[in-house]
Amino acid sequence: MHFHPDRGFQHKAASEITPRDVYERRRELLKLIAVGGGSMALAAWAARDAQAQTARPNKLAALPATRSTIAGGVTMDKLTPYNDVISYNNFYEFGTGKGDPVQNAGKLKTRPWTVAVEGAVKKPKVYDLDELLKLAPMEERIYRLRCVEGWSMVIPWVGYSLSELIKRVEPTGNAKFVEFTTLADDKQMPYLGSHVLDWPYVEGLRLDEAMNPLTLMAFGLYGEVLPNQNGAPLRIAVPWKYGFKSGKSIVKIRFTEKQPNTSWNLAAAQEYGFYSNVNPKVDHPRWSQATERRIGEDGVFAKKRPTLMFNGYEPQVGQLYAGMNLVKNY
Ligand SMILES: Nc1nc2c(c(=O)[nH]1)N[C@H]1C(S)=C(S)[C@@H](COP(=O)(O)O)O[C@H]1N2
Ligand SMILES: [Mo]
Repeated sequence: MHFHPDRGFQHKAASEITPRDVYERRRELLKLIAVGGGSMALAAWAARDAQAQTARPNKLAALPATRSTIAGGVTMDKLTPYNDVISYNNFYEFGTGKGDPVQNAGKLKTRPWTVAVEGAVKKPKVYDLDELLKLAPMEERIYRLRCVEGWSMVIPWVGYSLSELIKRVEPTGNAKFVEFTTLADDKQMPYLGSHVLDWPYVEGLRLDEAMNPLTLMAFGLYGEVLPNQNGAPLRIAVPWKYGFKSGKSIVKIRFTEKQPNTSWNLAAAQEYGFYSNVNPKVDHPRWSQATERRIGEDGVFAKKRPTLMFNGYEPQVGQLYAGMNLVKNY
């Protein structure tokens, strides 16, 4: 059990959220999970937690049964306060300021929602969100998130390994890469006209990266349904890569033979490579990647925490890149 007795799972910024807000969001998650009748572990946990809310309105109960114990899924780092996680975001479809997504994503309609899984697979299928929610047991995974801009967070996600979905669609021998397309709806996303990027936002992984158990399909964070600004109703979380590799509000997952063209790579190839593994020794052309600023923790002097190779997940993913030149394949 890796539940920390002091930190627990309480909202660090509880003072800034009313008990009622928290309780409502808990109920929302519970309802969401209850629809399919699947994911009983999470449903039971959410139910118990919703109950706990009435007794201890600001606190979340511990999650012993669903806490992931896979190596790398647990970090000793302190969780980033909930309020920072949900109000300091990159989601350019809703604006390029860190505070824009929380302001503008509120009305994003996350239901009904489907994800088309297609391409080089034996069983292509358009999945409904309800089906995805019960596809595999939900786990809580505490991951570091390192943005290419030089800041980081520690976020307790709720979800399951993307490999669970990949196994079910049975990739063919031609499947070498996986392409993720995120929602692009100009009626709901006010900044699609901004041309910062070519929309929709597209990201990609090599198939073996996508199959690695660390690669998560996240549906929640801090035990709650994903806030829209964090990529509701589902996003990818690839903790050993810079944050932009983790697409939000995913609508399509496509298996391909050729390496996908990804949005940031198309926008500035010298700055944002296809791999974009966190690497303190490979600097961004315009700044060092040796250190990072932990949001909610460090003061204005910023970047003093050393950045770790593969964001600290080298034991889990280092072998994926054996023999590869990581300077060339940045
Ligand atoms: N669709 C979409 N996904 C996206 C982005 C984006 O602008 N649009 N930004 C990325 C970047 S740069 C980061 S650092 C993470 C931020 O995730 P968070 O806001 O949940 O911390 O989302 C990534 N996924
Ligand atoms: Mo980022």
